Amino acid sequence: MPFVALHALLALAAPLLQDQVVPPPPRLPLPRPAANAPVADFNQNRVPGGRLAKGVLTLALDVVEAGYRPEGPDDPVVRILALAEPGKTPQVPGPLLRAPVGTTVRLTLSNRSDSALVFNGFRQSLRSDDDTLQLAAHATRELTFRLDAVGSHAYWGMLKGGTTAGDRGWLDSQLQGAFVVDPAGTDPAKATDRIFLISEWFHEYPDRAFESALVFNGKAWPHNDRITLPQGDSVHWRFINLAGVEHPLHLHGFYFRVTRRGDLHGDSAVSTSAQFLQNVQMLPIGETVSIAWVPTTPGNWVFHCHFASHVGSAVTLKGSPDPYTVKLAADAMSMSHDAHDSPGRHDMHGLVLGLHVTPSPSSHAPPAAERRTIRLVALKRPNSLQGYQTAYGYALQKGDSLPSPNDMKVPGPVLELQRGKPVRILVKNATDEYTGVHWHGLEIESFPDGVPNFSGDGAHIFPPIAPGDSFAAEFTPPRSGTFPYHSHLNELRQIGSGMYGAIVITDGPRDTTRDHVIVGGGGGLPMFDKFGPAFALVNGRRVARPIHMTVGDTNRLRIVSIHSDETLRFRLADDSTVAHGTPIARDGADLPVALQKPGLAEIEMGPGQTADFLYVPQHAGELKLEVWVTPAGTRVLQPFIVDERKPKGGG
Ligand SMILES: [Cu+2]
Repeated sequence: MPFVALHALLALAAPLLQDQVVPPPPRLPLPRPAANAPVADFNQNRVPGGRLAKGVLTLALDVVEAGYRPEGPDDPVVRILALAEPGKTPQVPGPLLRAPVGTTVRLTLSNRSDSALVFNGFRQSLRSDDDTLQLAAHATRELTFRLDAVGSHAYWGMLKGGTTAGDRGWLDSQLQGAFVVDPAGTDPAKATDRIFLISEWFHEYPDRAFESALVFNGKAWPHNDRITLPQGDSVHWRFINLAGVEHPLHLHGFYFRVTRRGDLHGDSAVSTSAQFLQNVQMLPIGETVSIAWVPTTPGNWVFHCHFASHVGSAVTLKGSPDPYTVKLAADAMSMSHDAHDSPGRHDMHGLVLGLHVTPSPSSHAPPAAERRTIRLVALKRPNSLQGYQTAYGYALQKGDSLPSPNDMKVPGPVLELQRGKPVRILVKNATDEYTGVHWHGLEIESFPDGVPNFSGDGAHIFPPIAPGDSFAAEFTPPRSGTFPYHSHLNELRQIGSGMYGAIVITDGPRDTTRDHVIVGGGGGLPMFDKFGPAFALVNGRRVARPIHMTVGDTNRLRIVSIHSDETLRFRLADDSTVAHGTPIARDGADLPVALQKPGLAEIEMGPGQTADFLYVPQHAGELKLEVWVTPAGTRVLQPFIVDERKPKGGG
């Protein structure tokens, strides 16, 4: 399945790729559509298909051979099976099926292709188990079913022989559509929510090569439509993941709440008391999620998958196909020189939505302010990750002279900010390539948000920071909490090699004897990992420097998950038992009191997520926070030493 087995494959290629120039990739043919095949249109999932009258939705869907161009008009066209209403251009994703609960659907499904297919999702009752529909080549089936469960659903077809939606490869990868059942009395044509279906066109070749395009509603960044949102207007979005990979979905600049969750058998509302503020949501394979948020600040913002490889050159058909190892190496090492060659563009592809929030009449720019200046320097140090990879990272500049690469830290220094106190973070790029820094989760203005060539508004756009240049990110942190900061350019290489750190925002002084920052991140590029599949570092090491705590003290653990391309698992335990802690914040925002319930101090977090726990050690001894990538993966350790309370006045 896409990406799942990749790291294992990549480990095999490691000796070839270590800091060497990779030869030009051999060209491999993409599966092309027949010359007379129609090229599919993109479906924004705004207009329901079929005809709804008197409680009956009549819909006909044809499966046809089609061309699919997930990127720009000059980029490759590939072959797919697509869905079309009879006589209309096929669509990716397929026509939206949307009607109020209680509607009867009369569906005519015609397979005009030469492939035998199996369809899922058209069930007699939406609450029932899988109810598959066999559709032989050139066969037509009529079916009638009732929409008896409100929520987000999906229908999908696959070549006969597949078993799950995530099993599909390239030919059947776009054979699907969103399926939304509204509350009774709702007019689906007037719905204001947006529906985003995630899919992946994925083609494997021998010799560890593949081609992939990962898309929201059929089309990849930067070729998809920008979404305009009026400042202050509530936004409701549904996501349906029919790709064969999970995604940590991240919203810049704002928090959202998850209002519904589910899978391909239906979803259910998340009670208001269980909702909390988030800026990242993991979306597993075959699951759905609805989010609600309010764009309160004008300007450009991105919503994207936080796995670097899902927004990098591995998921574009442009300049392809290449063996995967070469493509990832190009991202990961300085071999593609993408950022050098074309500084006018940013290098994101795939799962990115570009948002533009238009100002409300009462909107005003933040006033000029006296600002404290922090000097953050981006640096590179060769041969210092695992002994041979170039480490990328940051150091603080204290006096007049620039820090040297030897001052560089992985993770970067903790940026200690005060809530409500204006700050200027002067980022100096002392590396030989472009970069940009994102203050992940901070509700600040668009311009300093740090997405090169995108953050900002109108002509006032944040440029990538050229080698030797500086950028002043000016903002006033509105909320105290724990956040990551990280590069937002060539993320696989830059974040993966150490360009990440923690921001701690407080209301007053922070007692670092009881308030501890633990950053889980990458320690180099996975395919160069001599030690097996992808692994993490915790506070920059496989075994971090021990942190001391005292029996009976309430300690705050601020845990940051910021691996470039992996979900991390964290667990606080002694030799035999998982510790108990109290979760108090997620993604930098305090949890509602009702959710601050003591429980096991363990959590799984995708890139960009943070979690704060309170922990009170009951007896002296040793504990460790274990961090690992895959269930069987190597665990890296942050040790804790719990000391007896010293008698008052004693030595
Ligand atoms: Cu993703």
